[in-house]
This record gives sequence, C-alpha cells and structure tokens, in this order.
Amino acid sequence: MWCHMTYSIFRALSGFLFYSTRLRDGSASRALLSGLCPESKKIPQPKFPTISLPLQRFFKALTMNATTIAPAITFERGDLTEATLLSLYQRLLKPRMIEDKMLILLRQGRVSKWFSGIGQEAISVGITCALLPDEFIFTLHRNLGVFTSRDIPLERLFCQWQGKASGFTKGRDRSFHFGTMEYHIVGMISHLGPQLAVAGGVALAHKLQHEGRVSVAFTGEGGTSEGDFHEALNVAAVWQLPVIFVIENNGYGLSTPTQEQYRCENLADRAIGYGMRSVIIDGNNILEVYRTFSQLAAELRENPEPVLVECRTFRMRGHEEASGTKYVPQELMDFWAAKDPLSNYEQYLLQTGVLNDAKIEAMRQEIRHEIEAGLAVAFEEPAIQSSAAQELADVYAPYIQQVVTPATPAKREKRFIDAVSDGLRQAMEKHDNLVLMGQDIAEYGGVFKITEGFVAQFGKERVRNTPICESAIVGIGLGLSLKGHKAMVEMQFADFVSCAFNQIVNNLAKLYYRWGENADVVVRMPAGGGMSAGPFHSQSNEAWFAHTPGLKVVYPANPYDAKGLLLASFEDPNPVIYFEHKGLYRSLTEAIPDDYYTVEIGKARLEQEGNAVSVITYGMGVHWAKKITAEMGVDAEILDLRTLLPLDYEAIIATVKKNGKVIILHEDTLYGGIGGEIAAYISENLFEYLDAPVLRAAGLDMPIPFAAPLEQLFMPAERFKRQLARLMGY
Ligand SMILES: Cc1ncc(C[n+]2csc(CCOP(=O)(O)OP(=O)(O)O)c2C)c(N)n1
Repeated sequence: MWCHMTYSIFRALSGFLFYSTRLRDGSASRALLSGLCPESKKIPQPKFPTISLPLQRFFKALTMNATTIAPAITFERGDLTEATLLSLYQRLLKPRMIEDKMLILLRQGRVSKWFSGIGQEAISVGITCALLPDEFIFTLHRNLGVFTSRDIPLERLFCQWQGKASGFTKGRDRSFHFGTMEYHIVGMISHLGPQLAVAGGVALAHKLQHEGRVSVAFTGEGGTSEGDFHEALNVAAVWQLPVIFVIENNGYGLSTPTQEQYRCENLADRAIGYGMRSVIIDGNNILEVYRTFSQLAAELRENPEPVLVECRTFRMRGHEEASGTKYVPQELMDFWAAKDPLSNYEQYLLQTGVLNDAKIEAMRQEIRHEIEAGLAVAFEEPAIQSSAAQELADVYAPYIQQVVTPATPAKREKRFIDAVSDGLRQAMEKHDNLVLMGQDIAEYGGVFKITEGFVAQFGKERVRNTPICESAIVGIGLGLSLKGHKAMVEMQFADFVSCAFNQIVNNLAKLYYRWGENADVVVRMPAGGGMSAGPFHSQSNEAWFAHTPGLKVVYPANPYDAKGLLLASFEDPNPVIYFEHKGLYRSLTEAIPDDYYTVEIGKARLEQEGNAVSVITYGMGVHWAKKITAEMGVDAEILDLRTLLPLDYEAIIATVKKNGKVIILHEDTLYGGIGGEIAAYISENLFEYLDAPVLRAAGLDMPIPFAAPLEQLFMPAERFKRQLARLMGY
C-alpha cells in the first residue's frame, strides 16, 4: 500500500516512467500478453528526467526505498510444466556460473577481456528457449545465455575466447564476435547496429521460402540511436518480415545513461512510427520473457511481421570488466540487485516446491564439472599457429572459376546498358535463388531502366523496390546469403554507397575470414562523371573498396565484359562490387553473345597491343587512352584491368617488361587511387625493366564539380596527354 502510494506521488511529481507488459499498438493480438506478469508493473528505470535538485534527491530517496519495499519479481507459472521450469532454471544458472568463473580468471590474468551479462541473463535464456533450434539469433556481447542455451560445448566457447584453433574464428576475432551456422547464431560485428538488418535478411528468406520461422536480433538501448536500427526496423516493417527486434534496455550504454541516449518515453514507442507492434516486458523475469517470445514467435511463424520488444533490465557490472561501474548510483545498483533474475527465480521455485537445495546443488555440481572440463581442454590447447599464406588463403571463400563460353555464335548489337541488363536477366534465369533489390528497380525499372520488364518475368518477390535504406538493404542481402540465396543490391548511384559503407567493408568483406561463412552479394555501382551531375552523382569511388580485403572489385569497359563480368560476379560466392560507368551506358555499342557466358574475374585484357608505351587503365580510361594515343600517334599498348581487386599482376608484369614505359590512367582522384598502388608495385618489383618513371594521370584531388567547364578541369584527359608526351620524351 505504502509502496503504491509512494510511487503514485513520485510519478505525479516528476513524470517518472513506469512500465507494464503490454502491446503497444492496441490492435491485433491483444490476447497475446494478457495475463503476463500482471504485477511486475512498477519498476523504476535509471532515467532521471529534467527535474530540480530537490526532486532528484526525492527520487533518489524513493529508489532507495524501492530497494527495500519494491515487490520482488512476480512469476506467473501459467501452464508451464515442472520440467520446463527446471530447465529454464538450469539454463539461467549456467551462464551465471560461467561468468563467475570468468571473473576469477580475469583477475588471474588468464582471460583478456570480458563483457558481462550478469543481471540480464533471463533475456538471452528466455528467448533462446522459446525459439526453435533452427531459428537464427543475432547476438551482442552480453548474450552468453544464447550460446549456452543452444548447448554449444563449453570448450569451444572457451577456446574462442582464448583465440584458440578450436574456437569459432581460428583466433581471428574475439569474444562473441562470431557466428555459427551449426547453432544458428550470428554474432555481432563491433558496430552493434548492422546485424539488425541481417536478421531481417534471414527473415526475408524465411518468408520467401515459406518456412514458418522467425529470426531474433538483439540491440542495447545505446544501439537504438544508430541509423542502422532505424533502417532495419523500417525495412522489416515495410516488407512485413518475421523478425523480432529485442532491445535490452539496461540503463547505460558504455557509461552513458538513457536520458543522454534518447528522449522518447519508451524505446518501444518508436515501433509506432515504423508501423509495427511493440511490447515492453520485464527482462529480469525469465517466465515473462519465455512466454512473451514463445507466443510472439508462434504468431510470427503463422503471420510474418516484425515486432519490437523492449526488455527492461540492468547491467550489474561494467561495460567490460576494466571499465567499472563508478558512474552508477549505489541505490540503483541495490535496487536492481534485489531484482536479480537468477536469485528471484530460484526463490520462486523453492517457494513453489519445484526446486530444493539438493537439486540446486546437483545442478551446480554438474555445471561446475562442465566448466572445469571445458576449461581444462581450452587451457591445454596450444596457442594458435598459422602463416601469412594460410591467413591470406582464408580471406575469400574458396571457389574455382569456370569460365563459361557462349553455347552458340549468335550475337547482337548491344549498348553497354543493355549488356548489363542482359547479364542481370540471365543471372536471374540461371539462379532462381537470386533476389534483386534497389530503389525503384521494380515496375519503374530503375532510374537507368536496367531492370525494365523484370517484374513481369520474375515477380515482385525477386525484384524488390527498397526504401531508401542502403545500409539495411546490404544487410538484408547478407541475411539472404546466410540462408542460401544470392543477392544483388543496386545502388541508384555509386555515390550513395557511402550510406552502406559499414555493411560492405566490415560485414560483407570480413565475414568469411572471421568465421568462414561466405557473403554471396553483388553490389552494382553506376559510377563516374562527365554528365554534369555534380559531386554526388558522378564519383569514382572504386578505391574505397579496392582497399578492403575480402571484397572483389570489377570494372568492365565494354559491353562484352559488362555482361560476362556481371554473370561471373553472380557465380562467385564472395562479395563483388561491380562498377558500371554511366558515361558508357548509351555511348558504347558492341555485338555480344546472346547466350550466357562469363568473363574471368581477376583477369586483365589487352585492349590494344603496342610497342612504345604501356597504358594501364580501366573503365572509361580505356576509351580515353585509345582516343588520345591514336590522336597523338603513340604506339601504345593498352591494358584494361577489368578487375581491380584482385589485380592481375601477371598482365601488369608482362606489359611493363615489354615496353619499359608505363602510364596509369583513371578517372578516380590521384591521391590514394589505384594508380598509386600499381605504380608502387611496378617500382618495387620491376624497376630493372623501366626506362622511365612510372607516370600517372587521374582525376584532380577535389570533389567532382557540376558545371561542365569545371568538370573538364577535374577529368584527367588533358593531364594524360601531357604525361604521355613526357613519357615519350624518355
Ligand atoms: C558504431 C559504434 N560506436 C561506438 C562503439 C563503442 N561501444 C561499444 S559498446 C557501446 C555501448 C553500447 O551500449 P548499448 O547499445 O546500450 O549496449 P550494452 O553494452 O549496454 O549492452 C559503445 C559506445 C561501437 N562498438 N560501435
């Protein structure tokens, strides 16, 4: 009574937030959560509204009172069997005992880093137990309970944390930064938000394949401030994907309290803006978590849609062990300590007679043995050994290219743009698991009309208009790939890829090296200038990606290669960034095979043989080189690189040895461009064959401007002429 009165007064004074388990849209499935944890309603959050100091003191006094007078977690057994109750207890106990052990090892200097989930375990455990074993869970750094509840052998987890070979990443990534297809868990990359969309991609695959499955992705409340959170939820809502987004609202980011992280009352309220349902639950109540997710998952398997679940909880230890918890008021700690998910549940089971001291001790004993046995194996395993060659060999998923030649000699005149379209259509015909995604690519056919007519032939499920969410769409592509699909993402203009940069360079590119799963995604990039389109529709940004191990970067210069390289990109299981120069789309025509064929990725091509100098170039550069060398009457050999990553060093070596004079030409800016890399390679390895310095001609080191006269200043053609003349002077 006193407790209720106190809270009512406080609420009136400060507008402090209370929560209860409830659906947030007030419409469908209201029955879902009725009866769930009706008494777990009055748990203060560590959110201090802007109130005066005396009120703040009042608030603190209240939370202090709350420590002693707040109701303990109230558990609702419902129809759960004794076996389920006990199993949940055992699964809750296990990560806690592992953590207790880890904290000891940490103090002994036998473990390097630890992100504690103590106090939050009921969320990981409850959710995992509520899902089917083949439903994917996308975890963060505090979700040990997911891994243990999927029964991963502890020695493997311990080896992972020690960077040993028997872990999940061959020592290549730390702690929980790994995925395992065997256990249907995909761990985070450090950037927190990107995995949310990947979960959406898996959910899309479930939907396309009518599998009746859901995926679940975790975020902290801090992570909800990232753009990736917004994009992932938006796309999931628009596409009605069966994915449950879980916010573990534990009061603090690294040290940042919630009131400095977001301003809305409840994070769950954001779902309204995305047009999805949401629920707020007590994350410390294992039965509430388990029941909520069991019911939600059952619903979503039948009727796919996304749901946002905000789990209120608290992180009882530092962000990672070294960072401590000095910034947390003691009374808040005390309050949440009283709400510990394990001890409360244990108490409940003891009171109801489901558990007794003997059973607890037996379970503890069993887990203790399991931990000690696992640790013994992990400590015994020697430190990982490898070699540069071995590591390099694992950057890309293994794949032996089969170059496909056209079945018949039939050819037709095709513009560059038609060749891209032709390749895309034949890729769709060959790979019925290929999904195309991009802005306006469906009925409208894309801004360049490359996918015109595709919806009629392949349907809207495989030719998907996307919201303007580049990052999420690349993430969705990765999720599709995890489920055995091939995915293509069309950037409307290559410039917009910056919005998806993280997904490409950190998620797609590093996935195979980190934990051995390939990312079968092609990103198409209409790039390049010359059309007075200004700094954001004209860039040549291939060097951003050529610098990233794990990606392949191709850049065709003619219709034949455009089609063949595109088809090769779809055959390759690795992520491929496919550049197509917009200036070539309608200016270049060639008779190319009607049939399906591929052009080898990683193989350059001699556009023109010559004996005076070698021009190494790609894309539009090939055409400038041809024109200018002809105009200047230079007997030039023109090497079209076609692939920028991996480079065809053999072809470079051959032409350098042949002519001894080399100039590299590209539209991309000079500083840090591909030309610098090739020049460095030649001077390091082929110095003896050179008769002159390796010269470069490239875009000016400035943003590419709009007005035609300015754009001409940017373009390298004039500088190429001067550099060529200089080279011929040697
Ligand atoms: C993009 C990005 N920015 C910053 C960080 C550094 N960082 C790691 S965890 C963290 C706090 C995350 O808070 P929250 O999302 O609430 O999750 P919690 O750790 O509380 O579970 C920060 C700032 C990061 N990993 N990634």
